Amino acid sequence: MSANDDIAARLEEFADLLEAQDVDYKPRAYRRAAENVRAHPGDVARLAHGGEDALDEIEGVGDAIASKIVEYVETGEIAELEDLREELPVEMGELTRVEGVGPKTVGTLYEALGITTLEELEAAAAAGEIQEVSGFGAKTEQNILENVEFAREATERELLGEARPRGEGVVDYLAGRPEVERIDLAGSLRRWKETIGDVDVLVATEEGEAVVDAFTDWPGADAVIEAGDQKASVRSGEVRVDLRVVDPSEFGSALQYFTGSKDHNVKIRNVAIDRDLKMNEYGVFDVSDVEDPDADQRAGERIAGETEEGMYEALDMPWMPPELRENWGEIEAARDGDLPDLIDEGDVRGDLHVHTNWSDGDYTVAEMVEGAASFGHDYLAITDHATGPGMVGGVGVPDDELREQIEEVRAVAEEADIPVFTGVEANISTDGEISVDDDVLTELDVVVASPHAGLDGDGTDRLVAAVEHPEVDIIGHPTGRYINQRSGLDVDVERLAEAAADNDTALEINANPARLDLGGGAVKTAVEAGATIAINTDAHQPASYDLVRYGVHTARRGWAEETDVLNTRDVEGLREFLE
Ligand code: DGT
Ligand code: CA
Ligand code: CA
Ligand code: ZN
Repeated sequence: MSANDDIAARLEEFADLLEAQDVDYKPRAYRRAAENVRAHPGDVARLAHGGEDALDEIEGVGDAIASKIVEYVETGEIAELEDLREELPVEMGELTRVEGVGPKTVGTLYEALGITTLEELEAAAAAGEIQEVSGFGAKTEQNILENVEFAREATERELLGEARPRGEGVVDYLAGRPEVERIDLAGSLRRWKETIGDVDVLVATEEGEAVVDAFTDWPGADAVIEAGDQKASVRSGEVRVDLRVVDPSEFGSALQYFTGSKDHNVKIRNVAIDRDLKMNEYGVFDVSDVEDPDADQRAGERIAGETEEGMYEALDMPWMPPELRENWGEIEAARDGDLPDLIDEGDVRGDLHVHTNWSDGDYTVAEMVEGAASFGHDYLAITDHATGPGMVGGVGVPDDELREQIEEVRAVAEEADIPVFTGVEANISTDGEISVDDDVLTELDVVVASPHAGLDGDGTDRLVAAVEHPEVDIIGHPTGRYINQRSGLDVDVERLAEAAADNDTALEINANPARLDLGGGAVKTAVEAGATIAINTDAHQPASYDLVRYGVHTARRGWAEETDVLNTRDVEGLREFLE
């Protein structure tokens, strides 16, 4: 956390605690000040050493707030904030993470029921105490109960996009060491699950202690949680990283075991048992002549374990990509020879959902196009936000300006190394209306339509209506979820996908790791129903093009093949779909 973030966090806490006590106006002033402190290009703490007047240059920081910043910088505390904390000793951050629970609700529930933690909130809701509080009803109580679970997971699991670079970082760091014979990620990170409980790293070596020592010295580690001969754990940011060290002869079996998922492993172990085999982290063993196969983990004749391929082969199955190992039917498919031929990272040829500084992006059309070309894409569609439901603060581009943008995009395309498609990201209203005039839509090459408002309840009808609109090509981030923050629309994916297949409308996997929308399970349903998938990054800057890999691996979790995905097509194939 930078010093500015640190100060901003205090001001935000101030705002929450004041709001919880029903104070008017002030909370908003504190929030506004916090936002400006956070965004301030210079070091606000340094500025504060010059006294209150020096803080004048930060918008929204008046005398009262300035004096609190100075107090904090000089003493490490704000007396008034300490008082507020004492008056309202609640886990504010944890409680307000529950959808529908804001600081005011926290204040009311503390007054009425003494609720200070997530646990207490859940217990009170389960006991029916909340609906007795004035201003709350049975429905609110039910919502709280449902959302608590979500909030709890959010405090425990990290985004794939947060954990993956750390896991890859530690693998790169260890892979260069002479003692390390083999190394791989395992667990949910190897399966590219959208959230990660902890990062698992597996190493084959004869010299475990040296590897453990190197691991605890990894510069990415902020703290060592534990360290033994064969395993160790460190904390990197908010992420826990577990290292396990095994003998090279057992690397394949350990990798298979620690990759999981647990459900996959349980199922496949039963397949082994049916064949008089035993499968565990040490290998596959023929136990047909063994009296008590469970007496010793390594009992029986070992027939596999050095490689992961060998583990599956011992059960007459092909090796299967980690993304499939969720017990979603992959073991049956493997036995029947029906495993999908999954899409690969290199198969995606272009991005069909990106933003520029015409809406909320940071870069020009030309810069986004150049970035796509140097990333290696064969084509790009520019799809800025339209005005309409969910687009607040003048972000969206009005219809007449979209017409002007078409001219600019065509001019850039003339000079560009790759074909560039005109487009828009239109908004889908709660009634399924598209927020851009049909006359403009017909002029555009690529129409993405996305839900941005009213993101609760069932969204199937409105999404199906958008799918059926003749000018819509792609439904963007269909549920509108933000992982760990809001669950988004409930969607009957099968019905949506059937409509999408009938209308030649693609369903997006938004590759932004905060969204991954559709997620793996929904993709599987959509692909089975015959829908076409589009994998887009929603990039607001060229540096985001490489997020596409999160989309590709999510597609793989959904059993998608290259031919299921729209933007694996060459430019002619794409044009055909768009027409
Ligand atoms: P996570 O960390 O919660 O995102 O999920 P995983 O899948 O990485 O789970 P983790 O880290 O607890 O364990 C890594 C793998 O080890 C897991 O995917 C399967 C295997 N494993 C761990 N505990 C058990 C178990 O009790 N039974 C079985 N069959 N496998 C286990
Ligand atoms: Ca894990
Ligand atoms: Ca683990
Ligand atoms: Zn959007």
